[in-house]
Amino acid sequence: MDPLVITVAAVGAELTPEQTPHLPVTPEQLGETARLCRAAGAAMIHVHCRNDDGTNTASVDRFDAAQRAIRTQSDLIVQFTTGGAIGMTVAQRTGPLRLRPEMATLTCGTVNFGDDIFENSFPIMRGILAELERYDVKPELEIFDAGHLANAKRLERDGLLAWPQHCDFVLGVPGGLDASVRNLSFLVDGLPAGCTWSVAGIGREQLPLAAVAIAMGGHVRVGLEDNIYYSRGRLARNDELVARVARIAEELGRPVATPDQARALLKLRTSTTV
Ligand code: KMH
Ligand code: ZN
Repeated sequence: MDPLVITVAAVGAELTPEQTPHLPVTPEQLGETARLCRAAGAAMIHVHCRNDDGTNTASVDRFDAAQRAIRTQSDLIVQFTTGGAIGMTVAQRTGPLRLRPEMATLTCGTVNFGDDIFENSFPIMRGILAELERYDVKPELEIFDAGHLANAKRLERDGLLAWPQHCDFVLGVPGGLDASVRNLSFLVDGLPAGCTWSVAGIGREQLPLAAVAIAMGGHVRVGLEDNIYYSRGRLARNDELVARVARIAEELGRPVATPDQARALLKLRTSTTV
């Protein structure tokens, strides 16, 4: 099996500093998180940005400062969100792509998101894809629901995507596909040949789905964006969540990928071996 790529989704857009003291808010805190998570076994960091007061921001300057801080403190693959927060425009969601991160997300369809709607119509997806292409940023296809994979296949038929791609199954969002092993294997079975995949289980499903993905040969995303607890009632730090996945992988005989190994596996433009 390929080495395991561990992504840390360290921030998210919805979490507030009142919910956990471990949320990285400033670029400096993101840099420190990157350093700790790299030491714990992460190869990639999924980035949202906050203002100093903890509110979500699409500021290109803030993403620039965050990317610089992460790169100063680590060699992690930097993956920007283009999902942003509910209600953001395509221009806001894609603005930071001009900084040319190595990767960025592309959510492949609209989904209920708690009481909100996370809108990703075909025009929105096409708008994001155009900006990804313009800045030569490799997408990670975010699949929250069964129909999202079908949407990605339609984008491919329309000539807007080429297989294989790297897909991240985000399972357990209230309004999306449930976080179950059955749903995960259904999605993996539907992937076009050659795709790589990871799973991001929400809440208490983060850990069991991570263990399943390690055994299946997939990759894993953990972090506070998806789950703030280490165990019942005990708040987690991002690096602790990464370290636990790395330990489980080691016990299961699966080596953990360095960022450069992950670059080669995911065929990033920054890889020296592709
Ligand atoms: N904050 C969610 C509405 C992504 O980063 O690409 C969307 C999200 C997905 O977090
Ligand atoms: Zn995100």
